[in-house]
Amino acid sequence: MSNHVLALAGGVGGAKLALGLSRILPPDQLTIVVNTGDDDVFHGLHVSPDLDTVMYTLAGLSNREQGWGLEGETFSAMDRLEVLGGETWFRLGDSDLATHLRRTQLLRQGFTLAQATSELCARLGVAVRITPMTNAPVRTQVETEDGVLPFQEYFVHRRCEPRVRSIRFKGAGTAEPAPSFSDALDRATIIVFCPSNPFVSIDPILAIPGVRRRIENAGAARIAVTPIIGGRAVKGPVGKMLTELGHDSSSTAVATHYRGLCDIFALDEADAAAAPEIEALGMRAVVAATLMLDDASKIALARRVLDVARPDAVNAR
Ligand code: FO1
Repeated sequence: MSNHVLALAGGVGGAKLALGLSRILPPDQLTIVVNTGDDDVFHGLHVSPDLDTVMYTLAGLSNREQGWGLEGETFSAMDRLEVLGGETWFRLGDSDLATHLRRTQLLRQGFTLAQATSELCARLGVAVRITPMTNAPVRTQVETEDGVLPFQEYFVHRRCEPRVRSIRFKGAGTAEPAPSFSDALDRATIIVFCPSNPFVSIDPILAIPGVRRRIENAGAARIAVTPIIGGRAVKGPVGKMLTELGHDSSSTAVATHYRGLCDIFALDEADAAAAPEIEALGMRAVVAATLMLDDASKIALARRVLDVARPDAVNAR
């Protein structure tokens, strides 16, 4: 059986490890499945933030400082929209708008989201397969102390401030995995849970009917990389969400969330002392340099992940 790596990813953290993997593996040996629970329609345009973060990162176009959007972006359209009385809290850059316009056109012509993504990737020179978790509309909703908020309303407009009570994925119950995701689940010899938010980036993927069971029963080596370093999120609200949902803000809490789904958990050097707690969950703990500040560290972490997850290294499970 030839090697195939299936990476499950959200936005920024997922995109960084995906870049590392894409620099090591031939394109036909890697599928990156991306959360679409963050998708929404703004000004009539279908926006897929996590798909675009991964796509722009692999195309070498991403705004590295910001994590999302395009490098060197301008916001004239948003400025003009503001003058005209439109809503501008979700900042769509002038060049980024072209992506959403084109995606929306393709969807209206009958392309599935996966087909539209392949077309955009091909145009941007991305050879690796990037696929949405599903072609169906799934929308993450955050139940907070201030009521139920659509994901981007919670994340961007309300800056993750309201306390989270629970998270749901509207539409997930009747969705199916995108065909390229399903195919990768069949073929995968290694499944990588990227260092993305487990609650709002990975859980929506696992909420697609059949996906959790197929990963639980997969013959592949399954490895998760922590999004927490030294008790704090590398980026985003995962630490805050962990505590608001009644857990510690720790790698061990993330590993506990992935119990039954992963064989190996990669935690950061800063948290090496937690390795025995993670092993007590029935996973192999691997201590790694998980902070990815430049391309060299992304590639080094990807190499480490592939090394420890080699099927022959975990066949004993
Ligand atoms: N994040 C922000 O914090 N503010 C924004 O105005 C914003 C706009 C935006 C536009 C297009 C896009 O693809 C992503 C955008 N993001 C923005 C990022 C996005 O909200 C989140 O990073 C993800 O949904 C979480 O992974």
